Amino acid sequence: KRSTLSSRGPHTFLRMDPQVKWLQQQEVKRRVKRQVRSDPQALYFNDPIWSNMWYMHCGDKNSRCRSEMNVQAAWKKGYTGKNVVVTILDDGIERNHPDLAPNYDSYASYDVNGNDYDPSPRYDASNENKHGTRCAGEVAASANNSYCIVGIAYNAKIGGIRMLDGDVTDVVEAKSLGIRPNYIDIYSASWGPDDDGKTVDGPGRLAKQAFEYGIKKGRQGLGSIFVWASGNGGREGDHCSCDGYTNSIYTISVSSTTENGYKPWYLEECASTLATTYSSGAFYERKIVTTDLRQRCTDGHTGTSVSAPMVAGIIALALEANNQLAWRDVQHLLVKTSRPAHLKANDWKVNGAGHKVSHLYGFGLVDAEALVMEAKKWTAVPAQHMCVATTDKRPSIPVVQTLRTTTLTTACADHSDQRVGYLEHVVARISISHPRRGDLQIHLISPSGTKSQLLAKR
Ligand SMILES: *[C@@H]1O[C@H](CO)[C@@H](O)[C@H](O)[C@H]1NC(C)=O
Ligand SMILES: [Ca+2]
Ligand SMILES: [Ca+2]
Repeated sequence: KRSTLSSRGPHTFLRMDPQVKWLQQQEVKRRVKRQVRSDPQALYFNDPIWSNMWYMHCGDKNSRCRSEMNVQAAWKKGYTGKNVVVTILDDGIERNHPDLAPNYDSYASYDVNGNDYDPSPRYDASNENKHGTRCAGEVAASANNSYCIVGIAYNAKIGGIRMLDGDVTDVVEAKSLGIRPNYIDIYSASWGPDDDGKTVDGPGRLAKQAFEYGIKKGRQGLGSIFVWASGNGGREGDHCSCDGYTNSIYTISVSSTTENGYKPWYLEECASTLATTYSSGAFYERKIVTTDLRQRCTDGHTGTSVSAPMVAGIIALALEANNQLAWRDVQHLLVKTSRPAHLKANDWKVNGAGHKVSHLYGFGLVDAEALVMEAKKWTAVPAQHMCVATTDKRPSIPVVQTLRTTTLTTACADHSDQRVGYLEHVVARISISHPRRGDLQIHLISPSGTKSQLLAKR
């Protein structure tokens, strides 16, 4: 308000006092708190949903996800997936979605269900076949096109193999896993056997051959990269080691954590999980935003389905940094650079190689920046060497109540030509006859004492 009463009188009166040296009427000034609203280093994209991609902004002061996957940092180093080809094995891909079309690659696509070259999804009232399109956007949605989101590898090429919208057979899986292995670098699969807590299933003879061909001959001999979602059967008490796809040494099996670093209700535990990304959680925790069917955007993508494409995108950044990485190099890099961060689990322990590891999260949250930096200076691992040891130990008593049977082996530590320098993968082939296989638990204990659970009660 502009005062109608002059204060000149009182001022003059005060000034006349010999003890007053100086006087000034105090006015209220406008001052603003210097609180950080968002990371000033954050990149600006004009895509409308960019700011809702909370898992890309964990560095912000007020963010609930405190640990970064450091995707922006990898972009700032110049890696965005250029010249890398990723394909999504799923129920199709909406290839003319405005956020997918610029990076869509028909050469990395196929329709196994329809036996033609167009992997477009079949549309129905319930949008049943939205899954592949959602996964594809996470990897390679276009950046800065004023539309929807920003893909993790927004300059990578993205294809889709339509193979889940029909009967899935061994032939269908094998064909899908083996499409253009010299052209496609990364295959992302967010599906598997029933997560019902009782199924034990895995690749059949042909799918097994497709994996083996892929890792030996794919990418001109460097090996195809197969990324797999670890499964959503947590509530059913499912254990991902009963899934022969996530359990395979040829796949990179990925788990999920919530924005607060909690174990999501759908998480399946097992020893074959390699790494983790953010995904959905409880109803009050945020979900993932991505491209959706009918040229739309969704903020409701959930489960470990989210995590496989995220890691596929992050590996695409690493392959741009170093296109000579072999399939095993990529696994070593993930082991080395993933971090437990603030992910909550009661089984974190340090293994013989000095890495923290958990049955919930593998080696922890992926770190895109660390991955590309390590990829750049990585020295290829030596050729794979296999040691095979057999034992035909049979407990003399049948398993009635609780029976512990231990098998010791030194077969790979002796001085034969089987000797193992350092251990990378273990495949245990165990036959047990028991009337209730759900009661069986199997553990593997390493020479340095790391206890891995190969099978849990279901
Ligand atoms: C996106 O485009 C805007 C102009 O619309 C530009 O200022 C900005 O730097 C671009 N962002 C990136 C990350 O390239
Ligand atoms: Ca976009
Ligand atoms: Ca499962």
